Amino acid sequence: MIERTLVILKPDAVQRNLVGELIQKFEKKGLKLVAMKLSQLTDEILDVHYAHHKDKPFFKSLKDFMKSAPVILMVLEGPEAVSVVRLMIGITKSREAQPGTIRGDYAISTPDNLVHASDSLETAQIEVKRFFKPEELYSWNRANEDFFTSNSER
Ligand code: FUP
Repeated sequence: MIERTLVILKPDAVQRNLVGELIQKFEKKGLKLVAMKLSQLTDEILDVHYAHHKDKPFFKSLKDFMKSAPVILMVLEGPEAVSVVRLMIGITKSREAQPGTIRGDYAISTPDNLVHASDSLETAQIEVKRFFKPEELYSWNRANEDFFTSNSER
């Protein structure tokens, strides 16, 4: 099934000049960009986005980190995009993330683990709406789609 997922390139990705390289990984995989912007996050949106962590000791430092520089917000589309992107980024604790994943190859810290991605289809639908207005999402036909996905996967 074709899905859309929300990806955030966190302040450490922006500070470390990794934005282009990380976007390229998603493009090379065959995921289609349907929305993208630079944005500086606020307490207001982070309180909602990380509500599941609000009672954790690291909540304030996590928010301070996420507000510390602009982030790249993206929506990626593709067959089973939610689980594909989660596999690509690796597990939360960068030091234990598999080599070959983004966190496994590029990060050694938590929360400085470079990327956020929605963890389920239900979360993805909520998160896309949290960060993008409907008119910021683009449905477009890739001219060479046949080389990325087959008819049966669309
Ligand atoms: P993930 O979905 O992999 O980004 O992980 P979570 O939603 O569980 O966590 C969100 C962010 O909280 C992580 F990216 C980093 C931060 N975090 C910590 O700093 N310490 C922890 O023990 C767990 C999460």
